[in-house]
Amino acid sequence: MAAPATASARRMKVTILGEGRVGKTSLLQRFAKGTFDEDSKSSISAAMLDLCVISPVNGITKVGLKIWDTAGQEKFRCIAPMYYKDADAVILVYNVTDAKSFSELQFWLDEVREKARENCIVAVAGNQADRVEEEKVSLAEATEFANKNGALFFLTSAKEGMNVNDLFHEVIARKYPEFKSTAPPAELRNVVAGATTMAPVPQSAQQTAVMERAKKPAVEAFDMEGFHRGSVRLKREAFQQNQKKPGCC
Ligand SMILES: Nc1nc2c(ncn2[C@@H]2O[C@H](COP(=O)(O)OP(=O)(O)OP(=O)(O)O)[C@@H](O)[C@H]2O)c(=O)[nH]1
Ligand SMILES: [Mg+2]
Repeated sequence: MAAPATASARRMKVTILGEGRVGKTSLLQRFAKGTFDEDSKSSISAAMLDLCVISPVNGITKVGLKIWDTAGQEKFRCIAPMYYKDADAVILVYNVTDAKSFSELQFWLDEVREKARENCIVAVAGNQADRVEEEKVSLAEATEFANKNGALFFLTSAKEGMNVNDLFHEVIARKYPEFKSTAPPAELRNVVAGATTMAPVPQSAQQTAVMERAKKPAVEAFDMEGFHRGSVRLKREAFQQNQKKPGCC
């Protein structure tokens, strides 16, 4: 009998790909930390962030994310497959003011189709959407590309925070639809002798949990220290501490 889906069972590896300077690191920084750096330096190799993401809908369902931020410079392309070949999802980023960064998406998509898992979720992010006056890639051609390839599509601005949470949350929900469900997650149902009874937790307890969650940021257990120095592993203390808490991913 399959074990009930628990928070600790919900894990995803997500890899961010795209040309240099399109805003991959900035999108991750915005999502994880809620900040933006005008002087963001080019990434070297790749960096990984462990996050525990909480559902914005029910405030309880948690998903453990390992997000790989790859370097877009040409010289790092050959190592990129290492980071997406076993990914659950990839986010292909282009810069709306740079037509070449958009046309390069076909290269990244072909690579992913060839080397990643067959069921790898693909999302396209048209970043730097705050630079409306300089736009070189139309919304129509970008959505056509995404639709044709069965990909999610978001116009984002890491600078202004536009659609950044939605992008990551939709990617998660493609794998774990319960992430965006208002029903109580499996770990809050009564589990008796290996069988899951469908009785939800008492409403008051559930509401309390939601209210407590609402006071906290949507992302827990991140640590950006060393991130821009291209470190592959970041400190995990906060994440591990959270793991000790019951029900945390
Ligand atoms: N206006 C604007 N600038 C952005 C946005 N996102 C990133 N930038 C800027 O674009 C530049 C490159 O951003 P990064 O996040 O470092 O780009 P990257 O894709 O990680 O680049 P590589 O690591 O070289 O692959 C930086 O100067 C950022 O401040 C955005 O949404 N709007
Ligand atoms: Mg970068």
